[in-house]
Amino acid sequence: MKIFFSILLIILLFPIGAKAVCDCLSNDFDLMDTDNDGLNDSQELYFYYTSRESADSDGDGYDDRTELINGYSPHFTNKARLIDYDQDRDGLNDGYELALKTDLRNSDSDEDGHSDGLEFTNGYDPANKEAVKLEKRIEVNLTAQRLRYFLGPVKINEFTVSSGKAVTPTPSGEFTIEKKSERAWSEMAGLWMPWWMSFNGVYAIHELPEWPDGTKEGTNHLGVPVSHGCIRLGIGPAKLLYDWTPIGTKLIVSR
Ligand SMILES: [Ca+2]
Ligand SMILES: [Ca+2]
Ligand SMILES: [Ca+2]
Ligand SMILES: [Ca+2]
Repeated sequence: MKIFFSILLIILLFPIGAKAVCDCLSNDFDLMDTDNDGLNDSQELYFYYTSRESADSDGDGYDDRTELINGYSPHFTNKARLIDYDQDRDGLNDGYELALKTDLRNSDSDEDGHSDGLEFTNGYDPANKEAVKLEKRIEVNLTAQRLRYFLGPVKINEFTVSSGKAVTPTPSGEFTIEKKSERAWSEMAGLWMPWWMSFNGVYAIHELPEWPDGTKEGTNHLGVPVSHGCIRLGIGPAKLLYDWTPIGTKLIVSR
């Protein structure tokens, strides 16, 4: 009887004891930064897979944190960018994995049977076991004359634009892509707008415009605000973005 109660006691207490030890360890690791490189031991052990004892894991003269902030891999010495490596060969590069908070060394981070790369390629969050779609978003900075677009936290690409000139400025704010046309005609300006996607009623993102005689606006206008309020993109980027963007995509225009 005594032995029975002893075993019962061990069974009851052990999971609690084990959990207490784990919590305590992880809390300590969260607080500790053994090599003093600005990344705590827990991040180094379980997220970045860097050395918690050496600030410069790959010995290339740059500390882990500096490399990560600047988009370089702390695992390889040859000035390798994070987006050029895919340590677990799951089709998702290390840069995207860190942005998505997936596991650099596990090809199926959320263990739902679909690889991180496959999920991301199809627009799903590879860090979420549920079939959750990542949000598509376009951001335009009028001061910088740059357009960037994102899938969830990952920046897919960025391009130079030409937005509205001072007398016909592009409105700033939060909008959605309302309509799309491969080639739209502007009555107001008397020109064609290839790869046209409208927002806020009369405005649109489109390729450098074309006049009825076939003349196309020069690429020298990119980077300079010269339009009637639309956001103009170069040949190539305009179609790329058009093909990527579904109607309803969020557009954030800022100054
Ligand atoms: Ca550290
Ligand atoms: Ca380094
Ligand atoms: Ca992975
Ligand atoms: Ca998965």
